[in-house]
Amino acid sequence: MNQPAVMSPPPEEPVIVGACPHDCPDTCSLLTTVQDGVAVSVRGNPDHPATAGVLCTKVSRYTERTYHPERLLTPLKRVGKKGEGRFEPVSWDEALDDIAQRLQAIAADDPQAVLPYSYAGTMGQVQRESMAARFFNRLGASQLDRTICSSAGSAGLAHTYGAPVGMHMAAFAQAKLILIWGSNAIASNLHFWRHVQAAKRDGAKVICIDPRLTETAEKCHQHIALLPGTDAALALGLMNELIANDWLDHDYIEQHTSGWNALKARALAWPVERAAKVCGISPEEITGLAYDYAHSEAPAIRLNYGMQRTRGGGNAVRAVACLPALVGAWRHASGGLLLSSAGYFPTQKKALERPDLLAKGLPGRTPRVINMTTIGADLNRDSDAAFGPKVQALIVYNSNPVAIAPDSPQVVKGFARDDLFTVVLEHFKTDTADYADYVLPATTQLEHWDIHASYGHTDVLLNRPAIAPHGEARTNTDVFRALAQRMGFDEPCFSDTDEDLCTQAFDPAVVSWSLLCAQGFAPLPLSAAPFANGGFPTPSGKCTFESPGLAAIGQDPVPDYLPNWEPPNVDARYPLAMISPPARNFLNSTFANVKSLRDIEGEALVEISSVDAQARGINDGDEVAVFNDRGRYVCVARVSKRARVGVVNGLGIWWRKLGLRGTNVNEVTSQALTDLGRAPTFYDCAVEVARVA
Ligand SMILES: Nc1nc2c(c(=O)[nH]1)N[C@H]1C(S)=C(S)[C@@H](COP(=O)(O)OP(=O)(O)OC[C@H]3O[C@@H](n4cnc5c(=O)[nH]c(N)nc54)[C@H](O)[C@@H]3O)O[C@H]1N2
Ligand SMILES: Nc1nc2c(c(=O)[nH]1)N[C@H]1C(S)=C(S)[C@@H](COP(=O)(O)OP(=O)(O)OC[C@H]3O[C@@H](n4cnc5c(=O)[nH]c(N)nc54)[C@H](O)[C@@H]3O)O[C@H]1N2
Ligand SMILES: [Mo]
Repeated sequence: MNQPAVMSPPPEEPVIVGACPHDCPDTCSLLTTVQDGVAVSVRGNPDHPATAGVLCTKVSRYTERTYHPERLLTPLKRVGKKGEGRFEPVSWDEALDDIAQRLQAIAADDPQAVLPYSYAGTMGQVQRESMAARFFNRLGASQLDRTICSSAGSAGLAHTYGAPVGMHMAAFAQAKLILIWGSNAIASNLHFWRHVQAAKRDGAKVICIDPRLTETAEKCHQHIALLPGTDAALALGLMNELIANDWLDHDYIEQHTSGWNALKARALAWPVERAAKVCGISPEEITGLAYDYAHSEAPAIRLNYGMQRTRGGGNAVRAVACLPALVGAWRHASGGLLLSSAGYFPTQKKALERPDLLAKGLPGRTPRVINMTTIGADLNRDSDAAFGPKVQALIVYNSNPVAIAPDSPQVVKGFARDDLFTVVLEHFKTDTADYADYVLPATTQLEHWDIHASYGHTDVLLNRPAIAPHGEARTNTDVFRALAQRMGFDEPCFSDTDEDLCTQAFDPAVVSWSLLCAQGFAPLPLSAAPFANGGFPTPSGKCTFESPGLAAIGQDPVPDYLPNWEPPNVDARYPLAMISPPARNFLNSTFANVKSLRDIEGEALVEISSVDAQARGINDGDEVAVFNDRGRYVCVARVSKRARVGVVNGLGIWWRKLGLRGTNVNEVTSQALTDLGRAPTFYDCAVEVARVA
């Protein structure tokens, strides 16, 4: 492996089988060694094929994070000003009684003034939205549209394949051509990279399509460094070349796709020269790519969410997702495309979340929906007819919005509101916790039950607790049970235990509970080449080039290139395009407070090309400001070949208080949304960079 990996010898001590909780496609099976009630180490399960006994560097430090001296061990009540992070310990009863009273008073007026804010701090089906969703549904709180990561791509896939489904990750090992498209696999999908290496050893060619020269791009045979947000243009140019040379699988197109004439007409408007100009690459890069794509028996595309964080992200995913059908790549198990496998999991969301409880308060009740991406704007909105009531209470769990949401100056302004009642369930005093009225200590994955799907592989994993809760930490589910009880919600579902919830997540006829209990993981029953004979989960069973669903909502039914909201423009006030992909040793903002990992990352930094640095008198290591009208991010300049001319890379996501001058990269990102899926446009962000005197 290229990544420092953790492979320890078999243990003699009791070993508990669990699952890595983090927001990552790999969803590893985790073995925790426990001595005298203390978790002494975690390692990857060698018996789980997708994990293969290997963990990434950051999760191998999970015990360091669990027993971190700054771990929250008691409930805390704010004593300082919002944002100062000054608290005093209080008892659970005092905290819960007060929170329940405050929520009840607000809800008496309008429960929609209460807003949950959560994402994937843990991916567990139980500690994520089970008891929490039941509680907020029963209350009639505002609903949160959970768009912060993948909803543009998911919508793109839904309008093309019918669901987020695709190739099996392990099948890439047999591919002869692999396009790694908008993915830094070595950093963010390590266990996939293993299959790429196997394919490479077998003679496969590997091409990386990414504006940044990543650790992954460096190890591929070719790197195509297109401008951010131009992937649809590249895909359409590639199609144009496939059509011009008649490198098409007419039989597959005829039988298993719909809308070919419309897509063909669109692609014919994209001669290679036009596409190359938009992408900022040479025409030969596109013709070469088309040649390779058409002449490989089973070309395989690993798409990742990095390429759908710009205005046209949904269309870009659609354009790329059409390619495998054009050349009949789906005929082979090792051909096709994988963005996400999440759609294969038959998760019983309704059983877990109980949307029927909405009607308990008021028959037919449908609370308003607030998009988590625009939390900065929405916390600062007053009541009006269109918006509904001003947000008066915010309950945050499994997320760190002050650090991770776009346009943080607005987010901070909202969280700083004195009239906003904020509760944060957390492991640590994050940037968000600093603004809370109450901070409640949460259990980690080593301390609670959970059950996991994956968006990379197709196994269900069970997580057993390895140790007792640290300090007075409580599970998320327990906090919502206790609040439900105090607020008089007496439906029996509020008494379900976490083990009950684990068993409710999947139909035991599909996912064997006894297998999960015996080995910790259970594969879904799926065919090897999912769309060899069509059978996409669309209404027609076909890969839909021209989407009736999009036409019905007044959108262009055929994928097209949509220029960024903030395209790079040398003549503009903010001439540089900034992307902010993940740093390898953090997981979004998680682990940023683990010193050994922060030491590997060094400092909060922005990568800039030598051309752009010279033009601004910037030297490697200088303190610089990355700025635009929204804000100003202070960090260190790394003059680096990893950045292409015109694009700077602000690696994410540091805690603001651990970065320079209390800032992080989201100071400058915008709340503008994508074409599909109402998603953020983190990588569609014009900035200028200057030395700080
Ligand atoms: N170590 C680590 N692993 C992670 C995460 C992490 O923070 N750290 N985050 C996890 C999460 S939440 C997610 S959603 C997943 C996936 O998260 P992704 O955001 O997909 O993560 P990456 O695969 O690292 O990055 C995507 C790549 O896309 C590139 N990129 C940026 N803009 C464009 C563009 O317009 N076009 C193209 N072609 N490429 C572009 C970036 O340079 C980067 O190399 O990874 C997960 N895994
Ligand atoms: N600029 C920029 N911003 C980005 C991105 C980017 O690429 N660039 N990526 C975006 C993406 S893809 C995503 S997914 C989001 C991620 O945003 P978030 O989902 O907010 O992810 P994290 O920053 O990892 O914060 C998760 C928090 O949950 C806490 N947590 C973990 N487990 C538990 C638990 O069991 N109980 C409780 N109560 N808390 C728990 C952790 O301690 C951590 O502080 O960020 C987005 N923001
Ligand atoms: Mo994500």
